[in-house]
Amino acid sequence: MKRTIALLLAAGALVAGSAMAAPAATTKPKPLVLTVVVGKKGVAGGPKRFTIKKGRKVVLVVRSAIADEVHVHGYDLKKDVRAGGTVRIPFTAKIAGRFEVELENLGLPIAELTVK
Ligand SMILES: [Cu+2]
Repeated sequence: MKRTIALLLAAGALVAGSAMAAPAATTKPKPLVLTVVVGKKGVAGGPKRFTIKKGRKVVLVVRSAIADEVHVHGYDLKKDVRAGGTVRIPFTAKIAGRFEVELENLGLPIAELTVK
C-alpha cells in the first residue's frame, strides 16, 4: 500500500514536471520578417541588406511597383509579383552564405541576404 502511494506521488511529480516544461517548448520565435519595397526604378538606396542567423525562420516580403518574378538565389525560391502587389516568401535560413534576391526578368538585385 505504501509503495503504491509512493509510485503515485512519483507519477504525479513526473506529470507536474512535464507540464512545467511545456510552455518553454511552445514559445518558438516568430519568423523574422524582411521587407523590401521596390519602386518603379528599383529599391531606393540600392538592394537591402539583411543578416540572418542560420536556422532562423524568415518571411521575405516584397512589395513591388514592377510586375516580375522574385528570385532568392541559393535557396532557389521563386514567386511572381504583380505590379503594385506583395509576395511573401517564407523559408528557413538553413544555408549559410550570401545570397542575392532579384527581380528575375529585369535582372535587378533588390536584396542581399547574409546567413551565418
Ligand atoms: Cu535570379
